Amino acid sequence: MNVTVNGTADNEDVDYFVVEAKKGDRITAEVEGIRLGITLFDVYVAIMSAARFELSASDDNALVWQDGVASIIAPEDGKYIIQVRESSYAGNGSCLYRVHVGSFPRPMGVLPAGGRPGETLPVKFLADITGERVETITLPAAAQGNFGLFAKDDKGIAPSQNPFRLSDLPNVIEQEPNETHDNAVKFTGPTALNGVIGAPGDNDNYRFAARKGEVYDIRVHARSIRSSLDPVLTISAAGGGAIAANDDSAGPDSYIRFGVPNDGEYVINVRDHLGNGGAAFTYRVELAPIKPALILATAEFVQYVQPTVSIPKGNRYALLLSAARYDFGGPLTLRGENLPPGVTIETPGMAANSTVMPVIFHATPEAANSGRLAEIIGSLNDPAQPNMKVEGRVEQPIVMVRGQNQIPFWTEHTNRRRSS
Ligand SMILES: [Ca+2]
Ligand SMILES: [Ca+2]
Ligand SMILES: [Ca+2]
Ligand SMILES: [Ca+2]
Repeated sequence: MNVTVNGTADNEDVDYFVVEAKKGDRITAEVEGIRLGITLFDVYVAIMSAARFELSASDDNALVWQDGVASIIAPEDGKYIIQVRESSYAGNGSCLYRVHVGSFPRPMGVLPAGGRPGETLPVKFLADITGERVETITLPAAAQGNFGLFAKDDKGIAPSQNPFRLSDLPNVIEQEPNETHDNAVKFTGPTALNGVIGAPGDNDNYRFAARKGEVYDIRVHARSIRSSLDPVLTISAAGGGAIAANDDSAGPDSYIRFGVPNDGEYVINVRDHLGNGGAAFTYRVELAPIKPALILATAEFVQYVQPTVSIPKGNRYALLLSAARYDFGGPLTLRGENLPPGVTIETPGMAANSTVMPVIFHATPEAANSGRLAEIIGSLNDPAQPNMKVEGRVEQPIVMVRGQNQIPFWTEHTNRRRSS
């Protein structure tokens, strides 16, 4: 117990590991396959009794993608068998896995699933095999991508995180019952609504006042925070019928840009697409005014090969950057940050009607060999919009595993960190 086993799921291969446990012990086996980013691989994990009866099995789970988590409370003292294999026995020598086996907590969701940077707040870890547990958490001072909480208790620490959003929106937590417009949870202004579709058929209503002409982006985070929920979002006039609805605009998650038609009260409803529910069906609806955004990206030189920048000493290197402007327009300027010593960038800037621009990196003949996680930052530079501030950075998704037809299957988004 409480070890990580490294193995390979070969073709027609099944691996077994035996642990000893006492009656009442929690045994969890969480396996990492696709998440190791090595190859396209669908791993399966199960916990069996000594007599080979399957007690818990997991092929895929929203929290861990197509990896698996099996969990039991040992029904008696004795040996328990962990089984790991490729889900259709079709592995190969590249199908490396790591299976974490132990008595650690493995909650499948958190409530709320987000908070403000720097805030201290109680968080409920949900859907562990032993139930739920509340812990007081202090969040990092600054927003960061890929943030999550690692559940801990006196038995250990979860091997992977529960995703947790950092945003400046104040939290509202649902109160049941909230199935009607009359008992809907009331809130005001930009808010994050946090709840759980806690049982099959559950649906949650939130009610707020808005004025004609206001425009909100309303985004349901569910799969994006690795919840089991496939959300459906509906907006109604309070006491009236639906005005707008969305199922899957953001992957399985839902998104609506809501232009308020009249002064009045409105109701936001969240439910599961198939009417399913359970403790792992958490969600977080972020309702905020529209915010302009700029995202820069690099174009591929060679198909399926991610561009990197190598600048010869005393020479230069050109990169094409593309810009996506959201909810604003205008010309952009670019600057480099954290470039290696002796490196400068040269760019004409991007005209208002242009979305691609070259950036030339120069290195002086004296520049030392070095490398950096440098940043290229774009900003709106428009004398006609002096009060509008928009800044954006290059986002380069890292494709770890490609599937059929080279389609990205597993992609990582990392934060750049300053190397010095
Ligand atoms: Ca699987
Ligand atoms: Ca609920
Ligand atoms: Ca409800
Ligand atoms: Ca959906």
